[in-house]
Amino acid sequence: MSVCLAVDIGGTKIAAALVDCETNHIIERCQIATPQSQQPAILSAALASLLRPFINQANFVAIASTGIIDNGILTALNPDNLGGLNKFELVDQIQHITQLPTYAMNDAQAAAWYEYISLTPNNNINNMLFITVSTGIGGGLVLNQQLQTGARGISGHIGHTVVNANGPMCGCGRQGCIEKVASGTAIGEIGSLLFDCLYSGQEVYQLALKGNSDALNIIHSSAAAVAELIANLTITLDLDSVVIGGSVGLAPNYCHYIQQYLNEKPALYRPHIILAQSGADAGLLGAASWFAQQQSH
Ligand code: BMX
Ligand code: ZN
Repeated sequence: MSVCLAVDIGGTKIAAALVDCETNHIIERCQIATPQSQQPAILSAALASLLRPFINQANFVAIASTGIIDNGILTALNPDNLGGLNKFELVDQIQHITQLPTYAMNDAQAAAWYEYISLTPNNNINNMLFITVSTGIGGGLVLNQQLQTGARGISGHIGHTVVNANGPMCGCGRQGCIEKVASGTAIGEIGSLLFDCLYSGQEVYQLALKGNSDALNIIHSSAAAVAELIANLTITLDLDSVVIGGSVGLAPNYCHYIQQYLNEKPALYRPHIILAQSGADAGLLGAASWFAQQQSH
């Protein structure tokens, strides 16, 4: 039996799991909060203590990480999300810790792959986009049934397309990115400004669910922006399906709001909208199955 030590590095948490590559099932799982420090050494130390207990049971390591992964090197496109890591030697560091063959890809690309392989037996999907609305907004594209990782690892970074050219400055250096106006972090920031008190995205969402109309407007603006993005990408790439995930994407009613905004558009702009099936484990399972498959080729 081949066992993968899968690692998912996000802006808020880092998860590790042993995955049985034949069945794609998680054998054991553990997670910690992502260190908020800007120091690469602190991230390395956190990864070492998280991974050590699993090393002896694994044959290889597959990482899904927030940020751009180019040849095993991690760079935060939006440094606000991951302690400003620039050219962090992710694969080398983890290989050093585990002494196992190690591979890495972007977290949303990994999740896209897992959602895709979970769906394809039942659906005729050619061109699919996975969107995660969470700490940031990430994406993964499957075109002609092939996952697009990009020559420089950038493919799918839809969070940094512009929805409002006069909008606020995003951490990536571009003004008005959708991530800055519609992600969980943005929902918290907009709510904090409006209510003049520090709120997380989750707290603003809870207020909306309790019927606070200002909070509900913030959630609606986010869903409307995501619907515009979906329409733009559908007419650009001929998408047939869009899978919505992430903590905001999977929150009550959010996907329904996206669908409502899309329903106002002509049919060509409306792909099939699907809720992500694998929840918080899509990154772990996607990286495990993507690299298990790459190894066998
Ligand atoms: C950001 C970017 C993407 C990532 C997306 C979702 C960084 C550090 N990350 O757009 O690479 O896929 O956030 O990340 O620049 P998550 O942490 O919200 O899952
Ligand atoms: Zn940006």
